[in-house]
Amino acid sequence: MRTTVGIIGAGPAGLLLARLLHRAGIDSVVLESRDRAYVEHRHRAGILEQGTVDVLRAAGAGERMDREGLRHDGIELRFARRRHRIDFPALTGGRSVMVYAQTEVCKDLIALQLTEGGPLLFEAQALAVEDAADGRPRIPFRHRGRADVLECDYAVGCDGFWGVARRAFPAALSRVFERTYPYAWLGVLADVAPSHDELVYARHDRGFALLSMRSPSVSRLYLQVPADTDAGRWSEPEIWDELERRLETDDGWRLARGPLTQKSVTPMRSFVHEPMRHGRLFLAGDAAHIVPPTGAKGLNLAVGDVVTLAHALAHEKETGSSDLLDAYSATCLRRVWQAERFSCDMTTLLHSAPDATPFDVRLQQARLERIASSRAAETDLAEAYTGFPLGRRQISAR
Ligand code: RFL
Ligand code: PHB
Repeated sequence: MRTTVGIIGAGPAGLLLARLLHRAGIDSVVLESRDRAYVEHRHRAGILEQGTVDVLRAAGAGERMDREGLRHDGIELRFARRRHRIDFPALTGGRSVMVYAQTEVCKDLIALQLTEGGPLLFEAQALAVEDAADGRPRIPFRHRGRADVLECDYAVGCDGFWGVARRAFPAALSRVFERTYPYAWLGVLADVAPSHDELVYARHDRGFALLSMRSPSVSRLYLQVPADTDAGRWSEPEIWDELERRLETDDGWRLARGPLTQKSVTPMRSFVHEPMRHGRLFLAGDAAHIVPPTGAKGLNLAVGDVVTLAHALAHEKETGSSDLLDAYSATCLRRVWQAERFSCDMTTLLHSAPDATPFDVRLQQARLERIASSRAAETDLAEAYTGFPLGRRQISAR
């Protein structure tokens, strides 16, 4: 097989990249190791920044999102049994976020790709990326048991944290920056209307809790748990009791319960691989960087990367200049490190570290009090949460 851009991975990064390239008249082939049902039902992110919403709309993939997504104008912080609302539009000049699940973004992009776009092969596992440094990249892969090779002008690793593309970088070039956290998230989906109309981020001595949602009738909830937790050890009543304890306030707020339909544990990690380009191989999304989910940034960063890359590839096609491709890694990494900073700050602001000293706990309370009492501190949080805008030219990426 031959194509212009060989894309490994059909998560949000790979699917959106294929869509943006198609709109720019650039051929691509997407290889995805899992089957379609798996990709469409893998529960992960739920919050889309304003810039991500704008990109999906501009890519012609926003129709169902605009019908079914929930626009949110704020979040609530809870600590010391009190609530503090952060009002996004008031603090950021009108920005907001959208609750629309990653599963739904992927379903919409897959449907578009299969009807209008280039080949998207499920159960096609890339085995390596070869010859990327000084020639046309080759991607050997196995598709439903048969060996094949994808030859391309550019290869893009959108294959997530555990993918193969990053391994094609020579050790002498790669630099990895990493932090692991001594806790994880136990996440559940529940068939019950959300108990609050906006997301609630709660700091509690027993650990962090998050109330989120997928629709007006489905809640998504998370609990901080020790890093090595087995989700099976937590019974349904134990999960609800613990959520209630951590989310409770003094003003009579109540948590509604309902049947749990999904339960899993997510490790917490900060990770950046530099650079994001080696010759004709590019990394995008989780393949290059991971943030802990507290800042709701992972999917949004993946979108930022592929918008930047699609724009650079279109620019090269139109003008013959590789300037933007040459700047790709540095351009993305500036945004990535801002998201790393924010995600790490939100995580340490809201979680109870097992080794925290009484001094650390007082500092954490002081940081929360500062946000609750200073418009400047609130604005800093609101700007980062709603996302730093992408350039207009990048969004239209055509
Ligand atoms: P993905 O989604 O991991 O997709 C990678 C794809 O590559 C495939 N693959 C291969 N295909 C072919 N050959 C190979 N050798 C391959 N190896 C792997 C995989 O099967 C997969 O389909 O990466 P991508 O596209 O970069 O997208 C990143 C996002 O998925 C991720 O950052 C977010 O889910 C993170 N995240 C959140 N991000 C947000 O922006 N907002 C949120 O609210 C948010 N909440 C979350 C999250 C992640 C979570 N978990 C479970 C990690 C909440 C959670 C609990
Ligand atoms: C989610 O709804 O899954 C979600 C929301 C906000 C986060 C992380 C996850 O910070």
